[in-house]
Amino acid sequence: EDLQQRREALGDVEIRERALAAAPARDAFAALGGTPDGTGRDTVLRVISEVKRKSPSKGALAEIPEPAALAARYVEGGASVISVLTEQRRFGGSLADFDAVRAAVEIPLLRKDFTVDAYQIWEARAHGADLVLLIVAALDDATLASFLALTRELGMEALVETHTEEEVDRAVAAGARIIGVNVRNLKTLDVDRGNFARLAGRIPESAVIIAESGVRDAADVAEYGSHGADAILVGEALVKDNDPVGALRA
Ligand code: IGP
Repeated sequence: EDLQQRREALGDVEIRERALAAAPARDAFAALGGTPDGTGRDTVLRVISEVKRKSPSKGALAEIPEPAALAARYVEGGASVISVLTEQRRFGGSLADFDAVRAAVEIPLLRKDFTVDAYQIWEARAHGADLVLLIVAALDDATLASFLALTRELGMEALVETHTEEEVDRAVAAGARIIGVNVRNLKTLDVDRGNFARLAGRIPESAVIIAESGVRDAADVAEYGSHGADAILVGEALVKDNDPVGALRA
């Protein structure tokens, strides 16, 4: 549908040319506190702030007339990385939103979409992305490995998203270095924060562990932090608040 149209407008050759001509990707792994072998890590809990207009679970969240202005406030508030949803149908996002944010801030950006085709990885890089989302549940092992390899060939990293123990083990086996535990079940949309601690315990120290979804306030932040999160990924609570990120401080 969407992807098909973009590909007709800009073919595989052109998107690759643009990706290779883009300014080099920023080091999102380091920005999230990662170190080569996991030693020498600090105890700072970092924030990935998300530009999110709507969601299947909550409907409309915020208008966000100027994604660039929101992103600038995220940076002021101390975000380490910004996630921009580019999925149109369910989340109301677009690559135009991504471009606006890219032009406004210097910190690493996550192009947040359901990656099912290598084209999207080239496209992310062409738009200046530093991180892409790879959802383990949506990819078989061979595809996950090849997408991860392409992502790194292009100088980017991947946020490899999991929701079950088996998916965590698959992410680790694939060599993921940034592993997200999404406490929202993408099928039922139920949020179970307790899931995080159970799954995080299976992730090696060398990986950066991201707690995704369901952060409402400083207490939730502290809970994820106490269970081993290196960073949290927050959408709804931030787009709805007029002090994004400051709202999450205790
Ligand atoms: C943010 P929340 O509950 O703070 O708005 O959640 C983020 O975790 C969520 O948007 C998300 C997501 C995804 C969206 C996590 N994984 C995959 C789309 C696709």
